[in-house]
Amino acid sequence: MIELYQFAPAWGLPNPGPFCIKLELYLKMTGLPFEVITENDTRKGPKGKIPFIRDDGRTIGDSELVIQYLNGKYGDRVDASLTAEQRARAHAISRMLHDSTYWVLLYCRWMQDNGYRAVREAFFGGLPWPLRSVVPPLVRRSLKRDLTGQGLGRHSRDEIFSFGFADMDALSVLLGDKAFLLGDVPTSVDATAHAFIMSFVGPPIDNPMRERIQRTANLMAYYRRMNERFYPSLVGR
Ligand SMILES: N[C@@H](CCC(=O)N[C@@H](CS)C(=O)NCC(=O)O)C(=O)O
Repeated sequence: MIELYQFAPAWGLPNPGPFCIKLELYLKMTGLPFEVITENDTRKGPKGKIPFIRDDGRTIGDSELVIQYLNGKYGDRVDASLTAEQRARAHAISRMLHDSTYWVLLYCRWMQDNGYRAVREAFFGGLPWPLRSVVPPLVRRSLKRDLTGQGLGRHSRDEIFSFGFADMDALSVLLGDKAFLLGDVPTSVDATAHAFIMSFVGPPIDNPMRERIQRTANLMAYYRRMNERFYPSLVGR
């Protein structure tokens, strides 16, 4: 059976990591049997990141490469009927969420004090003393370096949120009044979009991105629709 390695759940959500939610949701969409295994040590992943899978003795990291692998081995059970135009749209949306929105999420969680307090408690609260107090500031410092290297961390708070708002506004326009991003049926890009919306809306961390999404009617209706279908236990949250 496929083994999906991902972080321990937090905040009553299936996972605190957007890429973990995405891959778990994608696997649900395929209907393939899989088992979730908790792994909090990113060094165990073949790319030094979480999530990753093990299947038939192979270990594959990176949600996109895992999806490519699954499609190659088991056939494309989710996106097979998409047109070239729909695939291009899905690609552009996924890249926006992976390579732009994700950094705004990191900023909200790790650089803003309320986010940092919440992740420190959720991710490290169970560690023995003194690790509980030593590890979180080290992770925070390393992510600050990553944000500076990527570039987003060089901007002011307002500028950072303006980039995040632009992503969510684009997502809202692209969704329009459709049930799912590409029409009436959920596809892999919905796994990605839902994962990112859940990552902002689900945790008890107030920030302008969360407020923006909560004020965007079609994104919230979409969030509820996806939960009804894939995470019924989250309906009403
Ligand atoms: N491109 C990867 C991204 C995965 C990723 O960034 N995972 C984060 C957690 S959300 C991680 O493991 N970070 C640890 C690190 O960068 O050291 C994917 O699609 O799976």
